[in-house]
Amino acid sequence: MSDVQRLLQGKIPGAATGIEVKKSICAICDPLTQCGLDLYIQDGRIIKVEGSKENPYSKGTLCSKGASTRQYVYSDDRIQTPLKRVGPRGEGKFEPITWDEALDTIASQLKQIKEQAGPETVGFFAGYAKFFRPFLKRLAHSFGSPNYMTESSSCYQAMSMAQKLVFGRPGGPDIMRADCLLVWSANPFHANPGNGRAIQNAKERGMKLIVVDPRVTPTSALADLHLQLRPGTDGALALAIAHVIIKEKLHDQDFVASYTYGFDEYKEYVQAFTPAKGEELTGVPASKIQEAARMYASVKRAAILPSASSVVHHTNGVQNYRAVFALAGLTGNYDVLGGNLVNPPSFIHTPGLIPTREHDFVQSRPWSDMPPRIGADRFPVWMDIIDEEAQAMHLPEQIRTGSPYPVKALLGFGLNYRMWPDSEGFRKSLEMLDFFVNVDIFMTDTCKYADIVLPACTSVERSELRCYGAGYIVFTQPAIAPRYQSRSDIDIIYDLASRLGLDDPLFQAGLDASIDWILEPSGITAAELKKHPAGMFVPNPIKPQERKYREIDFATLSGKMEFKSKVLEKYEDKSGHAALPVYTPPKYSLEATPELAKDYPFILNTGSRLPMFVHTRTFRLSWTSSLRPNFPSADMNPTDAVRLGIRQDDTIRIITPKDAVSVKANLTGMVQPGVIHMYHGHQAADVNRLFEEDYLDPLSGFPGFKSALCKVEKADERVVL
Ligand SMILES: Nc1nc2c(c(=O)[nH]1)N[C@H]1C(S)=C(S)[C@@H](COP(=O)(O)OP(=O)(O)OC[C@H]3O[C@@H](n4cnc5c(=O)[nH]c(N)nc54)[C@H](O)[C@@H]3O)O[C@H]1N2
Ligand SMILES: Nc1nc2c(c(=O)[nH]1)N[C@H]1C(S)=C(S)[C@@H](COP(=O)(O)OP(=O)(O)OC[C@H]3O[C@@H](n4cnc5c(=O)[nH]c(N)nc54)[C@H](O)[C@@H]3O)O[C@H]1N2
Ligand SMILES: [Mo]
Repeated sequence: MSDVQRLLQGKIPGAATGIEVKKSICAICDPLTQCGLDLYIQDGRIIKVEGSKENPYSKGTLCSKGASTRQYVYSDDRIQTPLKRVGPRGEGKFEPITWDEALDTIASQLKQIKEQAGPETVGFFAGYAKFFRPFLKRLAHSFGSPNYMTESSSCYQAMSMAQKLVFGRPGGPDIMRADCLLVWSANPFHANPGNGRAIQNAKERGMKLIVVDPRVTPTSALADLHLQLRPGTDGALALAIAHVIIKEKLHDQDFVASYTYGFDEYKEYVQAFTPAKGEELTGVPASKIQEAARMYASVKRAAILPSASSVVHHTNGVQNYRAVFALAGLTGNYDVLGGNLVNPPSFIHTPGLIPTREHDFVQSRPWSDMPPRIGADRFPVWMDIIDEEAQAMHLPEQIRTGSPYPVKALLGFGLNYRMWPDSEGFRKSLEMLDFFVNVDIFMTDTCKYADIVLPACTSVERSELRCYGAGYIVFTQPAIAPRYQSRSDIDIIYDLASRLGLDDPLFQAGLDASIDWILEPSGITAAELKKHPAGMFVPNPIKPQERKYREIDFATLSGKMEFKSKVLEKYEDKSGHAALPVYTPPKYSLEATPELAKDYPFILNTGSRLPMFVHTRTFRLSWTSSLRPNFPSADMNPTDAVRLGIRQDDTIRIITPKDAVSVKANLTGMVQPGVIHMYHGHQAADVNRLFEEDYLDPLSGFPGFKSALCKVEKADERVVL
């Protein structure tokens, strides 16, 4: 073998082999901060993928999904050209068209609908993908529509709402400096490896770890204390912990006296939540409740790591999380180093400590100059508290009923109807639209309902701006040319802005100029960032500061931290939203609906993250799916399985009053008896069919994905999955 052959075999970069290493980031999953990629490129094709050591978040590591980048990029399911539907909706018959024809058709349809029915009848939607969102929101508002919507109608915003109701400004856990971390429902070892590493490092220096999770997970396995509650009982547990803290005078009396509103009524309310009552309501032993209260409240600095989804995927989710976040106020751990520190978002929700003008960029027209957002009547607290977007969970109903005004067209970027509860119902609503465009990387079932489908490219084929903590920022450049005719979502948005004739100077000036405008307060430009392909630290990061509330009031109506919400006081009579973080069991539960629970005795908890899958994205890759054979499956405790005569990998039916799905049984002690856990989004067994469209938290509109009632039957052996 010649030297060059050997170098080629080793995929060694250099002039001899023609192999070049280019920097990019992986956006296969999108927890805001992204892992850095070193892509080995030969003749314009990626031949090898490694993690970038420079990336401060991933530090050279990649998970199974990032390691599968080549399978993702070179998948046969990629959409190759713009497509026009030629068959009935859903059938999947399309004809290729040119980009010019596609964009002209979209622009002329949207303009016509705007003229005839008003700009608000056009919805703009982003699925889980995040990098283009600021630009899509600006497009919607510059067009005149208040209906910019995202997947955050079922993710993040309700957690944020709970924090905003308590503190005004949300605070994130300062894991690096915490003496105790209360992980309230997250499992970062599967869902956010960067946080997993941070927890492991902090444990090594002696940080105490409490994990509140109904399942046994890699995170709970590391914990000093695991509180294994019944799903959806988080509020009761938090109130019982508060009971112990107050009773044992472990709370921060100075903070409570000077900076809080409603403490006396809250104190009175938690009286009833004795540890014994807590045990009865949650299943967590009273002694562990006491131990957790002491562990969290007696250290100097304690932080809470919340989840963007699990606690708020319940019909009582926001109230439950208010009770949890109240603990940070009670113990004076809000906005302190090592506690829940407030760092303003830099770009796309990331508290990067980088000063930007994102808010002014995205809100190109004030809400007051536009008609009410979708969901405004039904979720008024959302409209009071959530500044970013409309509540998309109301979209299927508003399309169907035309009330309070019709929705005629949707411009979707990665819209996936299986994200919603009653996914079948939403699929049918999509058929009622006058005009539907979907932009996606892959041909999905949702795309089959669109009039026009556009091919998006992946992160390695485009430019995107990402901010990381500690003032690190990346503006990637395409590492390979976009495959086929695919394009970056941002380019599509800018082209549409131009064809829609929007009088918007930043859209006219282009992406680099827009980025310069957004980053102006940080003193860096797109040109400067391009010189640092793996990213750079900004010259003037914002210094983290604690206890800012001493100078500026809390952004609540009282100007204080609120044990009792003044916003909710407004709605107490009208909508029955309690102003205290009152605990009520999930809408469908043994406690609330005992009759229903007789026929449907299991709690159905859906969507706990698996390390190799991201929603619907990586089922199609053989590398990732090989890590989870016999999928789709549902997890059940072996004691339940034995009782029902179910063995590992048997086909079972999961049945709710709404519908049923068939899956394989996966027997595991990770889950409690009486609870069935199932992953969401799979084409062959879409668990979201089992939820009613209006099974929502009345405060946030978030679906109760983690507490429906179901029954389980062993399926007829002839059912083939
Ligand atoms: N039952 C149940 N349902 C849930 C959840 C649950 O826990 N249980 N979780 C909820 C939560 S928290 C979330 S965040 C949502 C996520 O739900 P979705 O938004 O549906 O998530 P994905 O399937 O990741 O992405 C949707 C589409 O975006 C496409 N896509 C990927 N990257 C890009 C891109 O760069 N550009 C474009 N245009 N398209 C792209 C993908 O191919 C996919 O078809 O699901 C929610 N639904
Ligand atoms: N690999 C992978 N990573 C992902 C994603 C993915 O699809 N795949 N999705 C991303 C997205 S969109 C999100 S929102 C995040 C979610 O990130 P996480 O919230 O960290 O992950 P989950 O597994 O959804 O939920 C965490 C834990 O909540 C527990 N849980 C379920 N119900 C309850 C409850 O009622 N109370 C309490 N206290 N705990 C409960 C589950 O058992 C689970 O172990 O992950 C992100 N990261
Ligand atoms: Mo999410």
